[in-house]
Amino acid sequence: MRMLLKNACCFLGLSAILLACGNDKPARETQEQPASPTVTRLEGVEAPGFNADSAYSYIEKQLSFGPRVPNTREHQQAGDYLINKLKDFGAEVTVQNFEATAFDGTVLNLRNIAGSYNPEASKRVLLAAHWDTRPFADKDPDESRQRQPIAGANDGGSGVGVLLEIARQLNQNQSYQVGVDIIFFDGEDYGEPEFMDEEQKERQIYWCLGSQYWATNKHKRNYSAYFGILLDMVGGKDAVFYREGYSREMAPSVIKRVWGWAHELGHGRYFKYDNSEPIIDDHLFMNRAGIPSIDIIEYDPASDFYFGDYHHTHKDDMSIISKETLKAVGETVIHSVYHEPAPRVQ
Ligand code: AHN
Ligand code: ZN
Repeated sequence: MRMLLKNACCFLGLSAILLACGNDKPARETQEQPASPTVTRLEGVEAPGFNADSAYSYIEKQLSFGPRVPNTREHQQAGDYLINKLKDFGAEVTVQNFEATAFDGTVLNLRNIAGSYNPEASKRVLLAAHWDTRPFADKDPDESRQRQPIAGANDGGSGVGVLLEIARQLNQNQSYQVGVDIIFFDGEDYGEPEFMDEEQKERQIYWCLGSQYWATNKHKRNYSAYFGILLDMVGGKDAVFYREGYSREMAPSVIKRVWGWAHELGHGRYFKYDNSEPIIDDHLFMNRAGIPSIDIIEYDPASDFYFGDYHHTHKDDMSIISKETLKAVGETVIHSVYHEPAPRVQ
């Protein structure tokens, strides 16, 4: 209550279900916020506020290294930054170094980066995003630039930015009742380019190299989680998230819970109850690893582009990132974690 009074900007909903407080003290737009005094209460559970300025600054920081393409110095440096950031935010960090062969035979040096909170807890929630970026802008309208790597603000940067902000909040407010693992998967976006001949493409999946590796070599022995949430392209202005095919098939109850929190929090305009087809993404391999997992991914079956028009083009830079979208996703995921009850005692 102390915090609520301090923020004289609280709004008490008619049904007294939702107490939403205003933002942290305004600071420079792109600055990470020091402490977050905001809190949201929903159905008797208090969860820390999600600071979209902070998440935004983590996306900018990732882009400052350059494209995070495997086997480059920029990729190496960005990975080191993520490891340090998770450590700063009090996580127990595990790094998986491994090699994977790309569609063209290139051997990629990859790293999956995992940060664990409450590492001893048996009941766990897994939050994930890919941190690498696409080596080519193969859908860019300018053919002469299709072989150049993209900045990946939304595709790569946004999921990581939201999860870093959640890591910061987990460290500050330890009232959650489960263990939480944040995993940044590498090598998601190294799939065959559009400009490659169809006949040359193989049946093997060359997307999601990091999660494919992780599914058979977990970061911890006998690791499992109660459920998983993957974030992919969660920062686009006016993004829409449909109930994606594999998520519906393999984790219907997780969709139900997460979409439920989104709607209770007032983010229904982002989280649609309509269905979309299955999309190959890291959550497929999280599911194959036995963890019921969903993908929160911008994908609009009603649009000409399906993914946004920026997807795998040079348009995917900070100019398409919306703090409102980041906030809608971040708040929804935070509530999904803080509302998850402790395991029942035997
Ligand atoms: C495919 O296009 C096969 N999967 C989309 C997954 C993806 C790419 N997410 C980000 N970039
Ligand atoms: Zn991509």
